[in-house]
Amino acid sequence: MSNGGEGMGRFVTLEGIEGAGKTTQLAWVRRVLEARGLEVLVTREPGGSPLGERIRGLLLDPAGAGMAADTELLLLFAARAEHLAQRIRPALARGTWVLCDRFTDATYAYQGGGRGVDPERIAMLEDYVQGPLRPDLTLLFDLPVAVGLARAGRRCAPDRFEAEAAGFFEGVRARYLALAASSPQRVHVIDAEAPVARVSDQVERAVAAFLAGVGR
Ligand code: Z5A
Repeated sequence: MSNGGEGMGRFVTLEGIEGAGKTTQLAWVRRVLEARGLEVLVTREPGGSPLGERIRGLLLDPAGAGMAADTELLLLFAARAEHLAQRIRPALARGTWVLCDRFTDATYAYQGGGRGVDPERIAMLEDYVQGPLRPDLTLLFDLPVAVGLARAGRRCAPDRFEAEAAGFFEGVRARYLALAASSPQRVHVIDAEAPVARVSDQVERAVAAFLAGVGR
């Protein structure tokens, strides 16, 4: 368990492949938490701090095509270190709940499952940058890759990740599901192929169960 000591906020993350509906459901999770009287910080990765958002720009820029996998990995953790120092840790310490669109599970999924980076290398950086801090609850929005890509494809020009082939996202999805299987207490798999209202119902149930478990 990462945090959640007396008086501390809890750390909730949303994960999934592109087009899974995380951003759509983020607002709903926030409403569910705020309806319980909780103060919530909504943030995202990569990014979340002024410097982190600049690093995000480097990571997503299609002009960075061919970036070495280690460069990508280190930029992600550099942005994460800044995010933790500037926003996440201070919020948790003052009792604010942190709701984050993607976190380190995305690194295991995209850089590990997608790019083939050794997960032990990711784990090393995770321990170094985060210490014992891990999310308390993760909602994994799962759906077939073709459905996610079709949803995302309705939007504008692809960024550096969106330009990847479907096979890359199959690797990402498989790694996410493996993470969920290995951490069933923390990671709740949501059927994200369902219509928005049914996805929201699943989300509300998962969040309510978590809240009951922590006495809120
Ligand atoms: N990345 C990484 O590689 N390693 C890391 O450690 C981290 C990140 C932290 C930026 O992420 C990229 O960074 C990401 C991985 C990489 N790249 N990719 N792929 P991001 O979160 O900013 O970008 P994203 O994942 O591409 O977000 P997204 O495509 O916007 O996905 P989403 O937020 O899950 O989906 P959405 O915007 O809520 O919904 C997409 C569309 O589907 C939209 O038109 C909705 O109206 C529609 N939608 C949503 N739900 C439904 C349902 N249920 N039915 C039908 N239509 C729906």
